[in-house]
This record gives sequence, C-alpha cells and structure tokens, in this order.
Amino acid sequence: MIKFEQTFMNFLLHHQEKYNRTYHFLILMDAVISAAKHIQQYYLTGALKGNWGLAGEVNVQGEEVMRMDQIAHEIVIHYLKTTERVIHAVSEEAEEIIPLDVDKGRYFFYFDPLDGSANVSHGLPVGFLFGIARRNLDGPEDGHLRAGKDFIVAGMFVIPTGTFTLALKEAGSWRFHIDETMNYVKPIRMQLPDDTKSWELSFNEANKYTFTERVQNWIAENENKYAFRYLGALAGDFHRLLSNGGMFMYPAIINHPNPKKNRPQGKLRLMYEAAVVSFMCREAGGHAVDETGTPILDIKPAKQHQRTALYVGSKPLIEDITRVLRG
Ligand code: FBP
Repeated sequence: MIKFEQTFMNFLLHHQEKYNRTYHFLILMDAVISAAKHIQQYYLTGALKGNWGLAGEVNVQGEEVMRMDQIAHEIVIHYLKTTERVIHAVSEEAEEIIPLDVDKGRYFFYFDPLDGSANVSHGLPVGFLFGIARRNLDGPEDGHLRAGKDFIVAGMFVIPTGTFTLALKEAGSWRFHIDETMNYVKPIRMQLPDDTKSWELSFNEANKYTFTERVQNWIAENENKYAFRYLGALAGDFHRLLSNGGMFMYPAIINHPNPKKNRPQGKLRLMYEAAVVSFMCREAGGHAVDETGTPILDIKPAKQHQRTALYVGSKPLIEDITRVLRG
C-alpha cells in the first residue's frame, strides 16, 4: 500500500481558502520552493563542480563571499522576478535594496540566500532564510523596511537536509519534509516543548568571555542545566531548537582580545536572520529579544543590513535572560 502525504501546495491552498486569501501568495511561494530546490541541487553537487570555494570578493558586511552565496542569491532573484509579485528584495549578498516590480508588486522579500557560510566549504548544513511582508493595501505605500511583526510569513530551508519550516502569521510554524518526488510534504505543526528535559543552549562557546558580565554570569548559573549544541549555522541550530526547545543566542561581543572582533551591536542581521527565526519562534510558542531585552519583532529596521544581538527560544528562558539584560 503506498502511503500518500499531504503536499505543501495542498496545505497552502487550504490555508488560503480558510483565510480567504488570494492566489498572489501562492505564486510567490511556488517561486520560493523552486529556488530552494535549485540551491539544494547546486549545493549537493558543489564539491564536484568546484562551487564550495571562495568567490574572491568581499560583501557589504566586509565578509569574504563564498561562490555558493552568489549562486544562491542569483537563483532566488531569478525566481522572484518570474512572479512579478515582489516590490523589492533585501538580500545579504546585495548592498542595496533590489527593486523588482515596484509599481505592481504586492510583497517585500527579505532573505539570506545561504546562511552559515563557515559550513559551505565542508558541505555541512546551511540555510535559505526569508521573511515576507505585504504592501499597504489600504493607502499609499512608502516602501519602508518592515519590522518582523509586520511579516506575514517567514521560513527556512535547511540545505542539504531537505527540510523546510514555514511560519504563517497567527497560523503556526509548520515543518515539511522532502519526498522521493522532490516534493515538500507531511506538514507537522512545530510547538516548542514545555518539558525542559530536552532543552538545549546554543551559542559560540569560544566567545563566552567576550560577552557582557551579566550574560557571562547567566551562562555560569545555567549552562550545566541544559545540553549544549552549536553547528555554527543559525539555520541548523534554530531548526534543532524548534524541536528540542531551549535557547539560541548570539550576544553582543564587547570584550574580545582582538578589538576588531568586537560586535557591540551583535553579529546577526536583523531583517533576514534574527527577525526570520524570531517570527518562526513566536508562531511555535517562543520569544526573542536583543541585548537590551527589546522584542526582536518590534525593532523597526533603520538600515537593511542592520545587525542585532539575538536571544531566541523557549519563553521561560527568554524571560529569564531578559530580566538579566534589563538589569
Ligand atoms: P552568514 O554565514 O550568512 O553570514 O550567517 C552568519 C552565521 O554564519 C550564522 O549562521 C551563525 O549562527 C553565525 O554566523 C556563526 O558565527 P560564529 O562563527 O561567529 O559563531
């Protein structure tokens, strides 16, 4: 007997019908899925085709660009253009905002085409992260950069594992699995577990003594209570956190022995990294704050590549660290 699973598109069609939404969003999500599959294929064959190396360029963040970063960016922009539904896009790999269908577009698309660059040259898990906001339909649209709370959807593909998690505003975080026909199927609703037995802490241990004293003290008091896991790619670490609970954090770095490596504003990018996982975490019953204890989703971006410190995960832990951060 063949076991058939619900497909992603069938799930989305019913969601759109249930909330009386339009077909425009389906066209955009179809393009996102196509882009993710294309990136996955390039990544899987990357070693053979020599695409796992450096591109020989430095991006707007001052970081060396991986060839795969460029390939993934190009693929996403191609598929977004085919939709004629996107006003503009913000990409980690492009310095400026990318105008697409400015007049008749309906959505803003913020993305990190290949998160976890440090893992690329080893073929280890990386991610394609995105957040989508809709234009103002009730009046003039000024194209301002949207805060996470204005997202209608945020999602993440963990490549090359073939898993895809999508959060829909007030409709939950859902995980899909790739099947033998390369279709995403079998939606499972993700809810952070209340049972602390499976909870984990995830951060770059090598940076521990560069964090603020408050955060170092919190870690000293709590690190023996939970398992410790760190992949070094936000997508992979957050993917696991959604199942096991706990907290992922990339705090401000204020006391690094090499002052050039200090990151008082945090390392991760607000619009297409922190806000994306924070939106998905909220829809799975969690929460997320920055170094001041401010909810990540409330932060209005002043610049498209703005950085932030990030504490994301199970509500009791985030409330506990927020108490410490607010002092
Ligand atoms: P990019 O690779 O897209 O720049 O993302 C940043 C990132 O790699 C995150 O995925 C990850 O959580 C973090 O940086 C790892 O940083 P570090 O190597 O300093 O621990």
